[in-house]
Amino acid sequence: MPEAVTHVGSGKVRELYELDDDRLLLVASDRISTFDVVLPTEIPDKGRVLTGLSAFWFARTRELVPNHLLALRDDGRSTECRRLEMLPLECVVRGYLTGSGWKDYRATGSVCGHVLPPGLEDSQKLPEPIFTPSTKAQEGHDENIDRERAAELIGQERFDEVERISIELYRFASEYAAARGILIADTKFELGLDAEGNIMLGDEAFTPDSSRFWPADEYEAGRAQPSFDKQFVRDYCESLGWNKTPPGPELPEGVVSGTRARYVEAFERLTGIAFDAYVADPDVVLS
Ligand code: Q0N
Repeated sequence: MPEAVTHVGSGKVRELYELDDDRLLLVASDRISTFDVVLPTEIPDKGRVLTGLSAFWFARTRELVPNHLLALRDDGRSTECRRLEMLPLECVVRGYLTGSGWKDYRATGSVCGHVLPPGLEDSQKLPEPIFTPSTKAQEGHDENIDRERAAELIGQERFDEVERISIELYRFASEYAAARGILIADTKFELGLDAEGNIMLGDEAFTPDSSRFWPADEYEAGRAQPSFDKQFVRDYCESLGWNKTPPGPELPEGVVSGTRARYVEAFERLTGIAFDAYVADPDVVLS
């Protein structure tokens, strides 16, 4: 019999349950979204890959900032977490100019109040990583906000600390990943406060769902980059001429197996651990 747990929230591909007053259970499904639509076909083990990767990064960044991870469950897709009071903003760090950052730069020359040098190209590496917070939209896309607005939301002192922590985390993970052939173009995390008011990293960290992973050997500024994990899915959806509104298409077996292999490859390259070893004992990513 499963434990009786209260469902406290759901994202597009993850669910959050209450374990007790102090602890939540974060469960990653095998669902995949593309162009913001969750597809009817699952990618086997995707939830395990993302849970394992996130736990790997939590274990390696706890000296930079403590985090909500308490334990991994044997299923490899569930994380017992400390319950935090989440800050009302998404912490985004960009090392490369892409997505809404590239859009805002082309329109204004700035991203979230960071004035950038002129003449930058699509996907170009930025001189320094920049902190570009956004608000948590209830529906639809998060909205980029400037530093003044972010400081209004959480206070100037906390903003400065959140920016420093976010940039440090991105520098650590992006250097680590680049040495293993994966560029982390940008990333989003959620910070929260524990009962004593200490800042902690929550949610997931440096997974392909919360970050843009690009294959380093194919990187070339001046054009859009292929996605490390979702490119087969995107190419297939584009080939159908699907209008990118729900419902999304079913994926054929070849796209599913190719995509699963890319997730497992990302896990193994970044962690240096065989995915089978993770499935046998999830705690292998924690040491
Ligand atoms: C929390 N979200 C937003 C999973 C992701 N440790 C925590 N303590 C309190 N609240 C949260 C966490 C975490 N993680 C985070 N919502 C609540 C993202 N969720 C949405 C649902 O799926």
